[in-house]
Amino acid sequence: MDSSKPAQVVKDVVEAAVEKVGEALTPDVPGAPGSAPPSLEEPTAPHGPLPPKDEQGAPDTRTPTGAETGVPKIAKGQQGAYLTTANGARLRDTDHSLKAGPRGPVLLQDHHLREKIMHFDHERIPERVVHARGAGAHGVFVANGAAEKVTRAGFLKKGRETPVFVRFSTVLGSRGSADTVRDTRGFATKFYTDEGTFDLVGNNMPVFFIQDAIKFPDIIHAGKPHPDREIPQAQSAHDTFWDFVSLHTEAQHHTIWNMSDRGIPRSYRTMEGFGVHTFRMVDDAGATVLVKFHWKPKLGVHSLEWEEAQLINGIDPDFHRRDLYDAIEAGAYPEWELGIQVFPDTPEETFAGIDLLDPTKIVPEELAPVQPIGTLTLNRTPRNFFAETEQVAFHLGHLPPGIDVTNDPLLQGRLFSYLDTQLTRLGGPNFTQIPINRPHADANDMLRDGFHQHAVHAGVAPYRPNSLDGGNPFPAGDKEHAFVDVPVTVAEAPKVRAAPASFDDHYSQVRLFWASMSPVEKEHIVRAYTFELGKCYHQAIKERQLQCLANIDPVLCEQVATGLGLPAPQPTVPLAEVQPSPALSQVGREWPADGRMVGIVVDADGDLDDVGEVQRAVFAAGMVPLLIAAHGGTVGGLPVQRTFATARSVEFDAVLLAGAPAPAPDASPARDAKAGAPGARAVDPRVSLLVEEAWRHAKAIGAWGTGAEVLQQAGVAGSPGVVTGGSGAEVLESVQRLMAAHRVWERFPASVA
Ligand code: HDE
Repeated sequence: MDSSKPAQVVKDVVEAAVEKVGEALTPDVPGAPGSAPPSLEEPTAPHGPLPPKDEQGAPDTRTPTGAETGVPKIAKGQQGAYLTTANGARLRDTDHSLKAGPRGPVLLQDHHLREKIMHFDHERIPERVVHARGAGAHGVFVANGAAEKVTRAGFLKKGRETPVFVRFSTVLGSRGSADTVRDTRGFATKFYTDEGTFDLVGNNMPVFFIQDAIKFPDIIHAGKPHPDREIPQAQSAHDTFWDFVSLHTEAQHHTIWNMSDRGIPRSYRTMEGFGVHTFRMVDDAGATVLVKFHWKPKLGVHSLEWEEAQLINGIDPDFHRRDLYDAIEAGAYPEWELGIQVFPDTPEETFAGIDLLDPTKIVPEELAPVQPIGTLTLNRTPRNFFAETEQVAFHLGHLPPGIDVTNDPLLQGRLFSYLDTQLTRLGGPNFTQIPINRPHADANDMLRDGFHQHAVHAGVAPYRPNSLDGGNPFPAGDKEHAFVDVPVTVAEAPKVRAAPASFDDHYSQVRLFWASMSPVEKEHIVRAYTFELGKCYHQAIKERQLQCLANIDPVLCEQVATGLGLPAPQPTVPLAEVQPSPALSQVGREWPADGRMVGIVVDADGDLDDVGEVQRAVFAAGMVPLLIAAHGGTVGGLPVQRTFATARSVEFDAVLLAGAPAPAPDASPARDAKAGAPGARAVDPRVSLLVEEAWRHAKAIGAWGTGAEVLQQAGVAGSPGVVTGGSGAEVLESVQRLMAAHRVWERFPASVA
């Protein structure tokens, strides 16, 4: 706290600023950058720091060795009113270098200049080689106790609450790439348990491209931009990717997941998560089971529409990040149930004939139900992106007692990789001491020194055995909750570079996935393959992938072949008889619409009576209403969040039309290309475009009063999911029902059965 100001003065300034928030902003519309609105004039009176935003959290304040410090979490990186050097000397000026006269050369002795530029020059660290683009949030995991019967892990005991940090990511793109590309998403969770940190480093798809870690550089090199031109960014629609997956056919299962709607999630909040590998759980008596982890989103699994995803990449490349932060800020805390599929730990390590060590296979939920073991709630956004989201370091080897690894060869390779990568990325071996990575259990290791050592270790004998530190620290046993390396028997076998024969089946589960999709989902898969292969340069690569599709399903193959203008080949392997797994489909049910965005078009000259009421009803339903009008400021006393110039349909999950605004003065292509070709129209053409796009993306649309005229101009009146009614309340009710099903897919009858 600033020592030269009486504490009361500082408090008054802060309180006044906080009070202003209430006056100046519509409090529930998320996205304000700070906790208090700025003044028009540059502030001149020094005062203490403003409070952080309400929804922000920060890493627990622990020592580098995991002990609680008692320092409140609110403590900030910068505390005082006066600018200082990194060593705390107050500075008079940060706008001018120290020079020999106002026009003279800069002096080498200017420490402030040197320090400021030196530090800036080193602000970047290497981005992650994969999963570089991501967003994170803090939260809590509450166990329901169902796992107690299979594991000794303390954090899974009934009612235990464990702080967590989750980072979601795309795989291929670089750190500044767009969010809504077609790709797999990372879903990595750090549980700060009191028996040691548990990292569950999963994806939003339950299978992986490869069966052996040694192929990871190959698949990633194939998916990343071409080495000569370094394009395309963050996508698989290019020759090297399809070259690899069509040759290395074990990748076909993961590839169909990527080509399905799972590759373009609506939100991180609407993704499932999977541990992918099979893990082993061990109870107090030493009994073991094999398990697969699943995250089930309370909001259901939902995706974008492909054109919508592409538009978003230009219009709001931070779409998923923003959605996550906005939802938390609006109080619509994302929730997932953690569940496990449990299998007997037999020597064969198979279940229903499925090899549990093969990460290209799932076990359908219909064969082994997912049993919920607890709930994750994300309720705080990071206070500082770099400190938390960028520096968080996950590792599969971070396991608490009660959970252990299996011999899945992909998992085994990852156990090496995740330690290794942090050395380069985080600059040394002490990355567990970075605040976001600090354990919440006492870390009593004998690891010493190294770059960026934050702990001041006491003791004289960092070795075992010793007598100089009284023998400390001692190995722990079961009573002291020591980690259990499950003593599984390793079968006697020759040392070989080989995979088990069961790993050779590359098609049956891909077929199972295809067969489990609804017609509309199949339609999307066909168009995704057709789009991606259509972007490839070489015919041979397209033909080779068509051969793979023929081995999955003749209808899929034929449809894609037609789009590519190529003949559909015959299968070269027998097509497996498969039992569809309805759990794999993401349509046909109803879910809550929390945190969804509803755009409300208003006409400043029209009837505004209903608008405030509808806005309140949208808030009350846990969604965020954004008012869209011809100009900024307020309309009928209500603050406008988007203008016809700044709004684009992709921001909204549903569009409501409370009026039919006439073309505004800027509705000309010279001012706004969205206005389209000149021509006489009754309604502002940007509003019709908004409605046409929302319609194309299968979103609910509702209109009342003169709003119905917009539907006529956009040519969508009377089609499924386009509702009208006598009042805003009535229309909102119907629109909410449509939103519960996510999209109005009935609008587009599918041609693939
Ligand atoms: Fe990763 N992976 N991976 N991976 N992975 C990384 O670790 C790697 C794999 C996953 O938000 C890296 O700290 C190898 C499967 C996520 O910080 C790196 C293999 C699954 C994240 C690495 C795999 C994943 C990573 C890059 C094959 C799903 C982001 C930076 C054996 C189950 C974590 C880092 C975050 C990150 C290597 C395969 C998920 C290089 C060698 C399978 C979610 O270590």
